[in-house]
Amino acid sequence: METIKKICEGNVRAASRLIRDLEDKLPHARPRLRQLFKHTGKSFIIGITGSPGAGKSTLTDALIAELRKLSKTVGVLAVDPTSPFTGGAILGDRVRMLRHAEDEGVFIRSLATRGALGGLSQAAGDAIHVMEAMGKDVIIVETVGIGQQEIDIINHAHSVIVVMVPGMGDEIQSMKAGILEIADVFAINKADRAGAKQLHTELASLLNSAPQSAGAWRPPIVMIENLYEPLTFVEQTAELAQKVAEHYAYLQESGQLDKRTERRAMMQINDALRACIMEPVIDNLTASGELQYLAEKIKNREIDPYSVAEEISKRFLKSGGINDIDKK
Ligand SMILES: Nc1nc2c(ncn2[C@@H]2O[C@H](COP(=O)(O)OP(=O)(O)O)[C@@H](O)[C@H]2O)c(=O)[nH]1
Ligand SMILES: [Mg+2]
Repeated sequence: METIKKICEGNVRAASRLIRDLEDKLPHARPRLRQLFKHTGKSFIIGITGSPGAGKSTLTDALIAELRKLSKTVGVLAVDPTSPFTGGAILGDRVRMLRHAEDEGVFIRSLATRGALGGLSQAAGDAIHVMEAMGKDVIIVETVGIGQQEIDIINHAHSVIVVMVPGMGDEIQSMKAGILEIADVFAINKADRAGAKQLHTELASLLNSAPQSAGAWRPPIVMIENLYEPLTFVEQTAELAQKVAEHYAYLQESGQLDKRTERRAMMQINDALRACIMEPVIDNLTASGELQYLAEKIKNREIDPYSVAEEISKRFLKSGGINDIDKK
């Protein structure tokens, strides 16, 4: 098919349109993704996460520059579910990466956040697939924060960079569980600020105290001082790129790459099931007004949500299955 061919040739318009149509849930979009899937799976996917304003987009921009020096083609996906204004933060992201906008080897897209019901992870996964099919060597996914939804998104990545900033509430105590599990490389950004050394020390001792099996990857900590000191900034972001490359080599040599790819496949099944079971059911109940009706009854304690879920699942999942949902 024409669209598929174009995307596989790296056509920007065709790829952008499909990403948008997927987000808008246009009926022709998902079948196309199905056809594209066999052309995916060759890209190295880097996740970059951290608080709003930590400097993720700025570092992404620097990473793009490093990758372009090696003639790698790059896709960037910016996902920001916390942005209060449609496209607000996202516009900022694209401005931050503007110097690459004219570069044919770089494709930058951002995701609005229309999909409810955890659909963001799927929307991200879909957009990544399109970029993989375009043949991008490296795909960088930028996402805010470390909530469950972001962890789902970041699970699409092979390597995860966690960006922290001294004095921004990124102190170790507030990081809690989760972050150590997902981080492969730490970047302490704006490290010329007070508290950077302390943050480094605390983080290093936390990493040292974590149980570690022999030969396992130990997340390095890269200090990146100041964007406005170009010489050191470039040197330090080059080091960041180097650490990520080392992690990739480790993944390949240790067989962990396979495990991560499997983890990603699990996520994809999860996302896809949600899209083909949960969404049509909810849409159906919403359209018929039943959802509202049931919510009312639950509110009045006339029925309980557990029985409701059971009854609905029996109704929709009986033999004949989910294909019948649309007809109901
Ligand atoms: N002072 C200083 N500001 C920086 C540095 N790196 C990024 N910024 C600024 O911090 C703000 C947020 O950066 P951005 O990359 O958009 O953060 P994101 O929200 O994590 O993507 C921007 O105004 C950047 O110019 C740095 O090293 N030093
Ligand atoms: Mg950003």
